[in-house]
Amino acid sequence: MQTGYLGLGSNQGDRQAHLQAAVDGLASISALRATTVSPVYQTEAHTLEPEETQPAFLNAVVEVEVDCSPERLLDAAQALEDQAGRTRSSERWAPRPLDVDLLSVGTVTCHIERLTLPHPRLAERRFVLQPWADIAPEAWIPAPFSASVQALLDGCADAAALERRGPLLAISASD
Ligand code: A4P
Ligand code: MG
Repeated sequence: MQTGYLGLGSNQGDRQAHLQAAVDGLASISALRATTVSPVYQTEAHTLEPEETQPAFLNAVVEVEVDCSPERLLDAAQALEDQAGRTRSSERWAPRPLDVDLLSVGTVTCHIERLTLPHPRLAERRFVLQPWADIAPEAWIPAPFSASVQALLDGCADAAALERRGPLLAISASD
């Protein structure tokens, strides 16, 4: 059993409902259990080009106990994205009803084509680090970061706007 952290994001459709559906969907996956969910933040979209604008995201982080391989966890995360009606365009960072990123899984480091762990862009993103620090400031992120979530947040230069939003996401009982 390992502790993992998932980053949830939505900037299309009913964003709060997409995040809640993702948390609900986790409860139906036998090899994992959601244990804690962060507050929800509305966050300015990070875009690939500075002149590009996109609707604001809602972001949150979920702590899970995982009893499967990280690749199976990625399969589950992508199934949740598909259930939210996400179409996989070739365009990176396109607006999406739901994005589920694997931020870290225990102390696993992984560099295969479809999965990099820890998530390579996590230290540049206050929309990841702030909700993560709300629930697990002392969580240790392995190399190349080798730092706690709180230490990465303290050193994060991301100035994009971010504000806490209610309502909170609810964890339902596992099936
Ligand atoms: N992949 C590799 N490692 C991972 C991982 N640790 N977790 C692969 C999840 N997926 C991982 O992802 C593309 C491929 O990355 C997947 O097929 C998987 O095998 P994707 O979700 O299909 O495409 P994407 O999300 O457009 O690309 P990318 O580069 O993963 O983008 P990010 O890093 O997910 O960023 N601004 C705000 N405010 N809030 C956001 O949540 N999100 C993004 C997307 C951009 N701007 C944002 C936000
Ligand atoms: Mg993604």
